[in-house]
Amino acid sequence: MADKITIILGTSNPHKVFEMNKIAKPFDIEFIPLVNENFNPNENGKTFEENAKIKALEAAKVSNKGKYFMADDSGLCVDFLGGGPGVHSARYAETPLKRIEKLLFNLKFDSKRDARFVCALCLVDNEGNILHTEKGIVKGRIAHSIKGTNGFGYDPVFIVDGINKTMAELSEDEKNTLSHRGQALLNMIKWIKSNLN
Ligand code: ITT
Repeated sequence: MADKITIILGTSNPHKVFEMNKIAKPFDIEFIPLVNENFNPNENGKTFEENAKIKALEAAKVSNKGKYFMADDSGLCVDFLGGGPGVHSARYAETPLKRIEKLLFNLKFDSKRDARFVCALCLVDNEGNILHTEKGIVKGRIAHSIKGTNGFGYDPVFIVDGINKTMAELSEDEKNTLSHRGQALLNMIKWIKSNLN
């Protein structure tokens, strides 16, 4: 049996770590969050891909241990808001609830609520080489009010296409099967399993 692969995750979002480990465990891959006070990536990229790369490379740079490093940059893109909040999803307002309230307020007079969650993943090694990138998208629309208590972030107002439930009404496994992060990570895992040992 192949050894377990450990990957350091450049993130300060514990929800990402939890979701990713739930998906990766059956494949003998473990994500460990980077705990390092010097990890302060400058997320000034214009795309999710750019920011995932910035975070993964910063994690590799500041860590004094580990061989592989990964980062997730993700967010919610709403058609009516020209793709916003997009890469600014985490900074759209001060708290998760305020971010949802601001989103609902900004869509108040609009019936076109099409949206998508996007996740970019970037895997690098400890020498700063980019090994692989992946991207996942899930389409849906923004609800008129909060529904469901699972997940995090904008999940309670994101109605998944074809399901008619918000992401926060889905179980952990249901979300992981169809989410932007779940899709991107499963493809990343396939690449890892055939390319790293
Ligand atoms: P790190 O940069 O430290 O990884 P972060 O939360 O700041 O953590 P991002 O910059 O990638 O991460 O912003 C992602 C934001 O997009 C996140 O804080 C949520 O508001 C939203 N988001 C991303 N994935 C989501 C999901 O699965 N469900 C709900 N909201 C999500």
